[in-house]
Formats: sequence, C-alpha cells, structure tokens
Amino acid sequence: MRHFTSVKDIGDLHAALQEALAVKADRFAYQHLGRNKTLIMIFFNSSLRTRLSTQKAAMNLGMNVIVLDINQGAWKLETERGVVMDGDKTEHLLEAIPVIGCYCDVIGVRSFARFENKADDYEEKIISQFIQYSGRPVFSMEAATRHPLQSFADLITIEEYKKKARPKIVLTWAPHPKALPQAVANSFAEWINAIGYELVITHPEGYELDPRFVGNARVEYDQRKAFEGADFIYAKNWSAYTDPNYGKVINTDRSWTVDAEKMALTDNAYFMHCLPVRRNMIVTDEVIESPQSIVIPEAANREISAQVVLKKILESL
Ligand code: AN0
Ligand code: CP
Repeated sequence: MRHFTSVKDIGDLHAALQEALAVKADRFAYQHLGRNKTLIMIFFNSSLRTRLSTQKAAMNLGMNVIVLDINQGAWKLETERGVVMDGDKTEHLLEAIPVIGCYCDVIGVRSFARFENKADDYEEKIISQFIQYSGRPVFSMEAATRHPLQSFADLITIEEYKKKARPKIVLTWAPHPKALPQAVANSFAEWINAIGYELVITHPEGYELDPRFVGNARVEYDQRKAFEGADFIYAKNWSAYTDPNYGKVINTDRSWTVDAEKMALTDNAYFMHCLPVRRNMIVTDEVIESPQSIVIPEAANREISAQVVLKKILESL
C-alpha cells in the first residue's frame, strides 16, 4: 500500500481485520520494518487519540517519529496558488510539502474540512497536494471527507464485540454546539457498507450525508424507530452537507441525545463514539458509563488500525 485515504486502499477487508488481530496479539513482532525509517505527522487541527495512537503504532514498528503542529510554531501556510502573499502567511504549502518530504519516509496528515468551499473540501485539496508533491507515502489522520484510521478501528472493535454474523448498526446524528465535519460519519458509512453489515443512518431533516457515502444504507428520520433491534449504536454529530447549509449547524435539538431510554429500544446494543465526546449533548453520563459503552476499547484499537496501515506502507517501501 502506498497511500491510505479511504477503505479502498486497505484491499481485502477481511484479510485486513485478520491482520489487525494478529498485530494486536503480538504488536512488537515487526520492529525490524521501521528501523531507520522516519514518520512525520502533520497536524493542521487538534488531536489527542490520533496523535498518541499513531505515534505509539510507529514506535511499535521501530520507527522514529516527528510531530509538527502547523498552528503552533510552524510558519503560517498559504494554501491557495496565485495569491500575492502580502498578508500574515509566511510560507506556501507548495514549498512546505516537498521540504517535509525531504526529512522523512512516511507522512501522516490531519486536515479537516474548512467549510469555506465545499468543492475544495470534497476534492480533498489539501491531502491530495501532499500525495502529489511530497514524494512520500501519505496517510490520512482525518482529512476533509474521511477519517479512515478511525473507521478501521471501529470495524476492528465491532469484530471483537459482535454476537451475530451480520449485526445491525445504527449511525445516529446527535446534537453539538459547533459545526463539525462530516468526515467521521462519511467514513464510518463507507467502511460498514464495504463489509456489508446492516446500516441504518438516522438524523434530523437537513442533515443528509453525501449519497456516495450513504450507499444502500437505510435513512430513517425517526431516531427511536432506527434504534429498534440495533446491535451497535454509533453516535456522531456532523454539520449540514446539503446546500445552501453546507458546514452549518441548522439545529441542536437535544431530543436527539443518546440516553438510556433510547438504548432500551435496542437489542442490548453497544454504544460507540470516536471521541472526543461532549457528555449530555451527544450522550448522557449514564449511557457512556454503562457496561454497554465500548468507547475506550474503540479508542485503544486506534493503535492497531494505525499499526496495520503503517506496516503495509513500510512493506511497500
Ligand atoms: C472532530 C470531527 O468531528 O471531525 C474530530 C473527531 C475525531 N471532532 C471535533 O472537532 C470535536
Ligand atoms: N477520534 C479521534 O480521531 O480523536 P482525536 O481527534 O483526539 O485524534
């Protein structure tokens, strides 16, 4: 594997899940692969899990790791070509990217949707330039439209907890005060559709996702109806995708918070969320602290998904 930006890059999903379980059982078995290889992680946005789990995964593989927060200490970067750079931006992305490529063997990039231009976001303008101009393998640590390391970890977690061959999985929108990207929801739908489990997506009207990610999933506007008989509840907020509200919060309806009464409608479902989560907005204290909440094992699997991806990239160097 050279680059990793979506489910299509991982190849056979069942084989990747088997590999994840093997890596998890013996995570230091591939130390030789990363010897004298350097990973640079570039963050345009904040992170707790991605930063720590990806660095840990790289260390498990024997790699050296450098982390750069673009907004804390690096020069401010211009990203548009043709701009007369007489403002506060000191350096252009078109120099920064190949320079970063000089100092490493693999690059991880986190660059969220900016909500300035829907086409730029959905064309993945920033990570695509890293792929085009760095000369290095590039993997997504959440780009504008997808968060594949998260979705891969989610799938590993579902494999570990599922009690049926084809579980019913519900992706539910939940309220949040700020505009968040659609990336986690898009990507989750893409990976669940790829593995072929039953997927129901529930959200208020106006929060429809890009049909390319929804695929054949059932969209249900009645959250309670969607929860009936579910095996996994995956909560996430996202801002509006459809025009003219792209990137906007059009409603923060607290009746969509995941609570114990709604969880009681499920088939004793597990509760999942990628974290960070706002308690008592997205989910009540009671549900996230319940025995059915698997948010911590889910986060733990971020180390495993990152390690499988890095291993595959190192094997291709
Ligand atoms: C981000 C998002 O919704 O995309 C990152 C989640 C992993 N969340 C926030 O910014 C709160
Ligand atoms: N789930 C996730 O990607 O968390 P961070 O934003 O903290 O990295």
